[in-house]
Amino acid sequence: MIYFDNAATGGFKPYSVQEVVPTVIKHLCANPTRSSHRLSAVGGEMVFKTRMLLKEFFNAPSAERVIFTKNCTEALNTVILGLLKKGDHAVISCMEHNSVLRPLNHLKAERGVTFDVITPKKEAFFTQKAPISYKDVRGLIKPDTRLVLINHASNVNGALADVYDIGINLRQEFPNVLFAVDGAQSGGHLPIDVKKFCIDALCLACHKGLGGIMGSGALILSDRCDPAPLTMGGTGSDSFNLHQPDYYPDRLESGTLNLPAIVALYEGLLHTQASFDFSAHQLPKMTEHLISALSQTDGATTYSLPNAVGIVAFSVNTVPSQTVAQILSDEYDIAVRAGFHCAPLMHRALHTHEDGLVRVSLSPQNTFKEISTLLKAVKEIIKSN
Ligand code: ALA
Repeated sequence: MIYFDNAATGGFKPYSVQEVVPTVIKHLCANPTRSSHRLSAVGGEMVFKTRMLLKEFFNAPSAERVIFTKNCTEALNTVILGLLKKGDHAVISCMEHNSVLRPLNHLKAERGVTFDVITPKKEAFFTQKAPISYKDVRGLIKPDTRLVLINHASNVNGALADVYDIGINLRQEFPNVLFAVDGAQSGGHLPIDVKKFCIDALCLACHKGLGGIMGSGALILSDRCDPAPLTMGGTGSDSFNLHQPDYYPDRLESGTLNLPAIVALYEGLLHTQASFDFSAHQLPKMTEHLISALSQTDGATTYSLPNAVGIVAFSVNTVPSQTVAQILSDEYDIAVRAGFHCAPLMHRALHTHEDGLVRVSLSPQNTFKEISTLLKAVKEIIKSN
């Protein structure tokens, strides 16, 4: 199969990741840090090494404030549900995923939290590389704004928000407002520096651009961001304390950690670091090629600009997006995603809320030959419908 669904989960896993997961299951089935035996200590050391590597990769303030979660959704929920109190206001963008929209709407009903949504004009997504920037945020800040949460890269079409511009200006002008970034699609593809970008909470899907496996997310916090835990329980520390510890990472990490996924992430991160420049060069080139070819194809409309996260969204004027994806899978053995991608506001902004979009999401390991096969298939689908 030609796998072009890397925005859902990375299809290419480095050899070291493929090797290490069964090794951990075979030889290291011990609960990291909970016991004093050798295997538990080795697991604990691996967890620590991965925390350190994430800290270095994203320039986090400390390894303790690197929290392992089961996915990016859990990291985003921790930020939203753990920070916003009755009467607080938040600013988000139309690029947000349901993992932001649903908890926020829940808080709107439960706690009277309010929020405003930055929605650029449709044209901005076709003319500007980063259609969401600080000037859009600034106009929506109110005296009760507690959080600005922005998706770095849209999972629908790869559009970007200028999180550097937002972070540094927000910190300067509104130092009491916290800044969270959804890095689900950008982590591992675009440079993110937590300290330099003044990010208070970075939420990551470690099974996408970071080379890890599913069941693997992370939350990186600044020194001034202390969300309440979503889950409380055993931390392997301070057992006679009947309350959740308030020190990190224990405050936000209860229960047994996913050691196979954490060790896989260590290997995935090493690979991501080593291949970062290749990816940064390859994905814009590949997306540009695909967008340019689709734009010259009668009957197809593209919704992306060339980007470094590898996403190209398009529609076929005469065939519903889900049908295109089904034909690509059934008849050409090509995997893409179609429909609404759990991001309803982005589809409204792009005026694609009736049928959604076909999304091709590339990895740097995909090839131009695979892209040619896709283009040929799309042309045949258009011709026969
Ligand atoms: N949010 C993931 C995607 O965009 C699953 O496909």
